[in-house]
This record gives sequence, C-alpha cells and structure tokens, in this order.
Amino acid sequence: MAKNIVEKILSAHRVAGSLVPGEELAIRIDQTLTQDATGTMAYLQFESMGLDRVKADLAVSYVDHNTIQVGFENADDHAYLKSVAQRYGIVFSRPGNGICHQLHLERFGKPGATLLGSDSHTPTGGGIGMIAIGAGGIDVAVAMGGGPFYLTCPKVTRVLLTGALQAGVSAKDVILTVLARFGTKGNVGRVLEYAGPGVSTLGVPARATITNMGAELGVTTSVFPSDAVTHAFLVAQGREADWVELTADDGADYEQTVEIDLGAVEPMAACPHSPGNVASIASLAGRRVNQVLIGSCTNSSYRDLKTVALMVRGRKVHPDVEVGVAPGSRQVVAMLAKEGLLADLVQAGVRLLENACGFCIGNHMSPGTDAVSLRTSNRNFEGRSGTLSAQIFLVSPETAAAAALTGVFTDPRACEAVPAGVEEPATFDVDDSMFLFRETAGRGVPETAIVRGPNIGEVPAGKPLPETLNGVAAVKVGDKITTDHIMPAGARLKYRSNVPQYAKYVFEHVDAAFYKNASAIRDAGRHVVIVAGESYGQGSSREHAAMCPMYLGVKAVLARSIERIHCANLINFGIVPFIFDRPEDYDAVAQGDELACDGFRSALAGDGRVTFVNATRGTSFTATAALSDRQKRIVLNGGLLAAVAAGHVS
Ligand code: MIC
Ligand code: SF4
Repeated sequence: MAKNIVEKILSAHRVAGSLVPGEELAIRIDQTLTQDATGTMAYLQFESMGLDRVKADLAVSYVDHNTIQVGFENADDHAYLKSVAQRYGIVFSRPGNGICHQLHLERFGKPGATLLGSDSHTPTGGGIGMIAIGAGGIDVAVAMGGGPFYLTCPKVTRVLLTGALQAGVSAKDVILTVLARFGTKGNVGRVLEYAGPGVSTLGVPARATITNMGAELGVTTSVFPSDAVTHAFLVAQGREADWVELTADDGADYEQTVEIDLGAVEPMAACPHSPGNVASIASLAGRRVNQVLIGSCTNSSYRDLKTVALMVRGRKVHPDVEVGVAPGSRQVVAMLAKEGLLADLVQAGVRLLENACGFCIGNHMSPGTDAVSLRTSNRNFEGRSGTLSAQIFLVSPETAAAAALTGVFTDPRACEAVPAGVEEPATFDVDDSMFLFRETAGRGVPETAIVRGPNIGEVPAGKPLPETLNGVAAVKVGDKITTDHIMPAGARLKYRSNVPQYAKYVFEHVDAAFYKNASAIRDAGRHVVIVAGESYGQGSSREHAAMCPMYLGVKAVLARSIERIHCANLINFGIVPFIFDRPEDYDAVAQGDELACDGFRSALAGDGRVTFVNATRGTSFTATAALSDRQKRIVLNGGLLAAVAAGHVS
C-alpha cells in the first residue's frame, strides 16, 4: 500500500499499538536529546530507574539554556549533567557549543530515524527527514532506557509547496503563513508533511526553521522529505553515510492537503502576544522599533546570520535600536569569523551574544518598559522576554536586519541591503571537540562519581489517586495559558533542579497568591484543582509545569482543552487532565469553589467520566479524562515513576 513519509517512519518503528490515527501507538526511539533546563530532572528520573547505561542508539545531553551562571546554580547543574553523561554513555555537549536543535541538525540528525527530546522544538529535526518529537523529561528518560514512546497515532496533513520565495522573503515567513492558516490551537494529534516542487528550493536549515516553529501550531511534529538537498547538506557536514532518500509513495493518502505558493508568501510578523497572531510586515511598516534580536533555534544558522551580516555590512544600526545576534552553534560562529562576517556585525554596532538560548528564554537582554522588540525566535508569549509590558514581534532575519538599520518596521523586499541569495556552503567547518564522551557513548564509564552540588534536588514523589476528591478550584485561568504562564522561566530558570524552590513561582504572573493558597489547601489535607479554558499548556515541554503543581497538591486540571505535551506531563505526574463535557460548564465555576467527587478513583478506573459537585454553588457538572489503559494505571498510581516502581507499567 502506498505510504506517506510519516507512515513509513512510524511503521518502521512501531513496537505496540495501532497505526490508525487517533489510537494509541508505541514507537521505538533511535535518538534522544535533552537540554540543561529540563535535563537535570530527566536524568534524576533516569537514575531512579536503576539502569546501568543508556540503551537508545544515541543520547545527547546539551547545555544551552542556563548559561548565564549568576550564582552557583547553573554551574552545579552543568557539573551534574556532565558526570551523568560520562557514567551512562551519553554524549555531552559542553556549554558554549551551541543550541541543542541547531547542533543536533548539524551533527546527528538522520533521515528516517526517530528522535525524542525534552524540548518542544525537537521537531526541528523534521527538516532533515526525521520524526522528531518533543516530550517531558521522564518520557525521554524512558526512551533513553530503551523503552518505547507512547503517542496518539497522528493524522497527516500534506502541505504542498509550489513556486519559489521572492528575494527578501524566507522560511520564517513560510511558517508564519502556515500559522496564520492553522492557528495555535486545535491541531493536536496531527503531523504536517511537506511536499511538492517548492520543497527543493529550500535548504535544510530553512526546512528546519519551518519544522521548528511547527511546535507553535501544537502539532505532534512536522517533516520534510529527504532528497538531493538533504544529501548535499549531509555531505557538507561530512556525514554522507547518514543520508537515505525518503519520499512519499505515489498515491499516498493524507487526511487533508493544503497548498502554499511560496512565490505569494509575504514578509510576516507574529504580533503580541501569540505566535498565531500573524500580520504582514507591509501592514506594520513605519512603526518604531526599540530592539532587534537575531538568533534562537529558529533562525541562527550560517545562512541566516550571513544574510544579516551582509545586510549590515558597511552600514550602521539605527541609533535608537539595540541590536543583538546570538549564533546557533560554534560552527556558525567559527565560519562567520573566518569569513569576516562577525567583523561586519561588530562594525555595524551589533552586540554579539553567546551562541545559546539567551534572550529567547528571557534570561538575557530583556527589553525596556513598553519596548517594541523584533525577534527571530519562535515565542512571544506575554512576559516571556522578562518584561511584562514589552511588545514582542516574531520575524525573519531579513525583516529583523532591515528594522535594525531603519529603526522602523520595513518590508525587506524594499530594502536594498538584502543580498541576492545566500547559498548553503559546499563544506561546513566541522569541529566536534566540544562533544564529550563520544568514545564511550552507549557504554558509559560506570565508576564515574555523580557530582551533586547543593542545587541538585530530588524528584517529588507522587501519591496514589484518592477515592474521594475533596477539591478546591485554587485558580481559574482563561484560554491559551502557556507553560510560561504556569511555570515562568527567565530569571526563575536557575531553580529548575530544585522543585520546592521553583514551586514558589507557579502562576507567578497570573495569580501571585497561588503558591500560598495551594500550599494551604494541600496542608489542610484537601486537593488542589486548576480550572482552565481552551488550549491549556501551550508551548514548552517543561514538565515542571506539572511537577511543581503536583508538589503543591494539584490532583486535577479541568479545562476546555489541553495541549499534547502538557497533557502527557500532567498524566506522568499523577494529575488528571479533565475536559468539561459541556464547554459552558467552565463559566459556572469560580476561583475558590469547592469541588467534590465521591468515587473519583473508581470513575477514573472506569470510563473516566466524573461528576463534580460544586458545593459552593450547589450545582454539579461532568467532565471526562479520556485515558488509555496505560495512562489510567499511571494516574491511579500517582505518576509514571510510582507506576513503574509498583510494577504497574513497564
Ligand atoms: C522554550 O523554548 O520554551 C524552552 C525553554 O526551550 C522549553 C523547554 C524548557 O522550558 O526548558 C521548550 O520549548 O520545551
Ligand atoms: Fe532555546 Fe529558545 Fe529554542 Fe527554547 S525556543 S530551545 S529557549 S532557543
């Protein structure tokens, strides 16, 4: 039977379950990646599984998020991660090597393979033809140990690309166009498979920009074919042996096909405060800009930054705009330096930033009050930049550089500085010396002592689900609440390895009293309930957005809808993800309401439909947690680790 690319990779990796869209499927994972902000917890959980080494073909531990090192915390984390990597056979990417997704694409990504990463932008690997999925740290820990990854078998949408991009328009504008079409919610359980004659006009890093920001759609992942362009990229990286051709069979089936004419794509921006809030640059032209930041895992490749350097070459950045560039990897920095392009940036007045996440996660270069900041990154959630009142717009490198020069939103097609077209190099400069422990990868060095500084805490233990829910709606939030709202990063990022400390900041900018209220409810022996609107838990994969609420006594989230990765994280930490059976029942619950349910545990063991009695209002309503048998065993035990320890899931 004719297969699409998604079906080909999934069927080759299926270990259990069904390949019918909508049903539970378990797949073998070939490669894993972690980054430091999610990695410490992932490895603490891996350690608790008692294995002597990793079993996946390749496991890489990157350090790219917490590289600011104000105080001892980040450095403690790095030392812990390094020692774990050496002991268990994991490749360790030292701080300073670059951003996990850019590095993985350059040095390890393989067409046709599966990759699971504890970061929501792991789908960047789809640009090289992988099925690359973001997940919580514990799911990645299980995969590192050789266990399968469970997902809902996705529906596949074909995105047919025709034509070719105009000068000044690039991959970021394509994914912003896709976001304008699909929005950031309602795409759960879907994969986008790119196809058509336009594909061959895009280099691998451009494809990776598109699959990277597919995360903002809420899809499981996005994937491109592996073709002659992929071959050329792998040859240029000295990795020709990793290439295989991968295309959809003629007559392959898709749930849906949408067409995008690349020639009609215009320069676009995602306006505050959602990546789905897309407008054309033409409609914003002339508006003042205060800050321009170029980099992040979306747009920090050699091609992107060379384009920027050529645009500012021999010019000066506007005196009212602060401009920063953060390259994606050492390879990019070294090649820009060798070709004199770093000098072009510096001479133009650009601030050179570390090749790390930095500004993107709000722990660097927060803008001023009410500032307008143009960024090439992928998320502009309110407050993520570190400045609540800032207005963040997400744009292409070309649009960013044009604004850096003019001080206002400028359509790059009208900017004479845009170079005619920057090609991918025939050879990249390869230097893998900052990837440690490659010789012992997969085997490890068992005698390595694990380094645990005072910042390295413990994973909180989950408790079995109670028979009676004695709940209080400690907080009621609206639609599109992101994991940045639930568990802020930025200045708080350094507490990632210390749950009791980090838990103090749950909902910090949404309801500053949440920590106090939830702790009081928990300490009174009651259960904390979170009430939410649509698309709860958008954005990052950080399992702390489930782990810290669990620590504060949260037992249930009642929402209109919940996003995929966060929903899986809730289950993994013993919090039941309920969807209101009637969406209007959301309106009838207020913060502080007492929500009780007798037979809570038994109902979940059954069909998952539960009647909640609102004792405060004298009303009742039903909600359902549609869980697979495996997921039921996990929540009933109080989370994945507890379920594994009890021998109830393997
Ligand atoms: C993000 O971009 O939000 C992050 C920071 O990379 C997160 C991971 C994290 O919170 O550590 C992600 O995308 O999953
Ligand atoms: Fe790092 Fe930003 Fe990419 Fe997240 S989105 S991995 S913070 S660069």
